[in-house]
Amino acid sequence: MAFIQDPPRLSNQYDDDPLLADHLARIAPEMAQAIASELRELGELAAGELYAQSLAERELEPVLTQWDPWGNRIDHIEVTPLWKRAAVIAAERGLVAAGYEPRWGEHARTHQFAMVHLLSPSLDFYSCPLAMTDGAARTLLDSEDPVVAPYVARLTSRDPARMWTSGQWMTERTGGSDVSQTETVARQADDGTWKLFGTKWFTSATTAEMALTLARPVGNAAGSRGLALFLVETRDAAGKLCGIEVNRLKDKLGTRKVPTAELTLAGAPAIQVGTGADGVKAITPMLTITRTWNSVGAVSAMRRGLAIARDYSKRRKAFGQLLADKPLHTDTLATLEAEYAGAFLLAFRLVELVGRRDHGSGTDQEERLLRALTPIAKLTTAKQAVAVVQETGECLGGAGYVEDTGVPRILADAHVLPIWEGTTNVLSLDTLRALGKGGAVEALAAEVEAHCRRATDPQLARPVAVARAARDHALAWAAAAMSEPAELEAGARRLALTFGRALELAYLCAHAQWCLDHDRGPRAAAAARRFACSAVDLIDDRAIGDTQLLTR
Ligand code: MFK
Repeated sequence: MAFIQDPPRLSNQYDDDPLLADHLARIAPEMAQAIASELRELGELAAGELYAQSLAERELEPVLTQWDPWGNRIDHIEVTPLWKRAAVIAAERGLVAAGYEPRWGEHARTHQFAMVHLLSPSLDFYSCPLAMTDGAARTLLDSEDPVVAPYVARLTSRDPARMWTSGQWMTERTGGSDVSQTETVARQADDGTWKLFGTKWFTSATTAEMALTLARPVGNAAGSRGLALFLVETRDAAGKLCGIEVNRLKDKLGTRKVPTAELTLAGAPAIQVGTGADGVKAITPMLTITRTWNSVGAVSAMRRGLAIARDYSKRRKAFGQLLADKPLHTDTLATLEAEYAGAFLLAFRLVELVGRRDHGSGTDQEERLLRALTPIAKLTTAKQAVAVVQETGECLGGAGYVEDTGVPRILADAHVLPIWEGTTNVLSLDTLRALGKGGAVEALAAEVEAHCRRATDPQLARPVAVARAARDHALAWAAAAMSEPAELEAGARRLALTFGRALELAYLCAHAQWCLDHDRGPRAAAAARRFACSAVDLIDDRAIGDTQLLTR
């Protein structure tokens, strides 16, 4: 009989990877114990029903119908069945709400993102509207505008019938990075109400019930200071879009289940939130939250790729042996596991800091750290995700290149992670912006040190030394480049990635020590040692001269 390859299968995604459980036990032992059965249930759902549905619906995509048969403009977007199911699961499981609930105090965000980590790779990027919904809730709360209370209640509800999602409409034809060029205009009527006029060029998850957006009130100054923050309710009570036309759904490389649209705002009624100016600053809480979701999404994508590649290695034979018994194959997998572990600890440290800030227990130093860690974690983990997911696909050979295995879609989707919510370069510049604030550099340096210090076992000595050396090189380079703005800007990506990788290694060392001390085995120490063999210090002191030689 002809040979038929046994396909890879997923096992319970909570039990499959000890890192999540170990991390929870380290930072919040009481919560870890209390939520273990919930997480195990979600791990089963993600590996079973939802994964199967996602594969079965592989070819389904959202459909925009602009006109009804009688000539009415309707702009209806029909999303996929899994997206409809995801909306119910997200509400009932509290994928946004859990971050705002008091039960776990400063660990509420860790609880929330542990669930997101397990579920999101099986939800066809429903994490996109959830990220923006979460970001909108935080932005509205931070605005302290009394008008927002009913909206926050909707966004953070656990009732599927009440929960709303929110969009984040910032990108215009003038630019997704340079938001200050926004052309949308806000006009105020005599009765004080506002209407928006303009074009939004990338609006993700356009099916949301509301959106936060930026517009320039007539008479306001140019630039980002003249922009104001607005809340748009997208539909009226009858479900008809209010002054909004959906021109087209984008034909994207990945995230194809996400209905990303080009919109015309043709007098969309809007509520002004906050002061009526400084809109970019007013929407920055959204950026912090969605960049946190992006970091966790990157880590979850790596986990999914690894789960498939690992399982496949136990089913696939080549040259007379299982791949799992082949030294080069397992060496490749080990390196990917170390990358994933570093990225996980960086993303979940960011989550921890967000939780402490939201709860009011964060220190001033942690506030500065959070500001710098947000772009660093986003840009570092996103690049790792693309690289790791590419390799995990390659672990399946040609099968990983064939669409109906579902594997290529993970890579296509991962490619969005370094782009949306700020490209790698824009976030590198944001890292400089953050480090320019007093005390931020010291907070980052101290963070690496505090975690290195915890690692006292001799087998962690080299990883600790590598993390410290990378940090010190980055600090010395930044101090020298400070007086040369062009040099500083040119090296911003290397600086941010070096901090990102040094932090990951320091977190790996501290986590490994805890695992050794608490009978959790030597796996994490192995990850730290393997990570220390990768490129951690990316600083290039001769970069400027070489750039000129290469591009002149
Ligand atoms: C897995 C799920 C993943 C999540 C899915 C989400 C899907 C969403 C799809 C999208 O919508 S993608 C579009 C997202 N767009 C962006 O991320 C915008 C990228 N561009 C930037 O981030 C630019 O850096 C920025 C627009 C913020 C630059 O704007 P400005 O106005 O030129 O910046 P400026 O003047 O330096 O800063 C204005 C104020 O904001 C300053 O405050 P101060 O006046 O008090 O100094 C800044 O310090 C502050 N600020 C800027 N960026 C900040 C910030 N504060 C905190 N955090 C930041 N990141």
